[in-house]
Amino acid sequence: MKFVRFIMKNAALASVPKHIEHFSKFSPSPLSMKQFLDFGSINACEKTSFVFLRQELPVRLSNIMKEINLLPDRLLTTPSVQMVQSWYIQSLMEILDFLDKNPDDYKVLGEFVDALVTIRNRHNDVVPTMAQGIIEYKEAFAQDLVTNQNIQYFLDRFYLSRISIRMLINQHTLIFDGSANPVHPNTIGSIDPHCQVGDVVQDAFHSAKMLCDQYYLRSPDLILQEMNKKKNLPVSMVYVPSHLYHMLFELFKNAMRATIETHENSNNLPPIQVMVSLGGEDMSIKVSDKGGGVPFRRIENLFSYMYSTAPAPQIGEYTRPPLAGFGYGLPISRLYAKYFQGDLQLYSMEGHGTDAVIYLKALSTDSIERLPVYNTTALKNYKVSQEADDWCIPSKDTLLSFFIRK
Ligand code: W6P
Repeated sequence: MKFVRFIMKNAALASVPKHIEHFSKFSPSPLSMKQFLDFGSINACEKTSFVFLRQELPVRLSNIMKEINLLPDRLLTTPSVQMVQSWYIQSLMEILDFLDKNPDDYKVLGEFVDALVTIRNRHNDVVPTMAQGIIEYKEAFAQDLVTNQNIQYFLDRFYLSRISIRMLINQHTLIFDGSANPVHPNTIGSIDPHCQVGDVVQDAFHSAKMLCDQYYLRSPDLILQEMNKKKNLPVSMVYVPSHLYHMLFELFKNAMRATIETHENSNNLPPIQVMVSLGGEDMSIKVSDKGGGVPFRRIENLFSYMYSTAPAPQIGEYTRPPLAGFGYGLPISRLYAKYFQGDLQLYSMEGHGTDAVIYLKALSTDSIERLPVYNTTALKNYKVSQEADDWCIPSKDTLLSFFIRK
């Protein structure tokens, strides 16, 4: 029996590359907020969702697995990246198992929900595990500009793909988990059709403030203003509150830390000001601090996976403030914004402070998943080689460079 199972497993494993080839030929199908809501409405059909996901999940997994395979060998072969890759293969196989099952069998539908929960848990630690891979790679090889660009390109697409896959899994498991007792009665899966933006701002601020008080024994205040072009009401929109919370919490940690560290010797702290503004097309949130700002040259580094990946502190070693400024908080927050066609940008004035702005789509009809697709354009982006820059290197020694031949 054991032997038979062993052979079966390997037969399944051997056919994985064939399946990846097949499913990566399809483009992922981006869903709109409206489509997400329809899956969760009264006439929601678990069978329809199941039939969609058993095709769409392999498509999204296979598309990004093709890109994992394009990583430089030195990164692809690190134990961490191998581990992540094996999770993707395992999860793909588990979903493919459902391709020949009967969608009208309620037992099959139940098993599918269980499989999705198992898969979601398997991938919980993908971000720190990939980060470990980057650390291993950085320790062994010089970190040049081209490598940084390639890693940035891959991880932005990889993490965006992951956000989208987890969104699909969360919606299906939350809507069809069978318990008639949802945690949030007014949400559809993880989507709140009436997400009160100001409330999320206050929640995220409160959490960041607690961390800040714990670490620095003080914290700046919040001044929150709202502009609603449409009505004289608090700003509300169709959105995933947990995504919004994630972005705001990250911005507040950064803003608080900057504020405290630049006003170390002062008795009062300038407040963090937030403006929430709803227009016809955009819902924008500006978080302003007077934390001294960041030089323009360094802004890009704040979003760099390679420059912000530091080895985890050893036990007993000095540990970083729990507050902000390191890790993948900012780049991943920007991906949450981009996921539904928004963005996150920083405008800083060194010597003064920083404005961080989250741009989201005001209309649910404009909130459509933004998904990476594997094609020849993507392939080309992995083939960029180390060529000479087409801009001169600024030189302080003009006379000398005058004599340097190309
Ligand atoms: C800073 C650096 C930063 C990043 C993100 C958000 C706010 C701030 N403030 O000084």
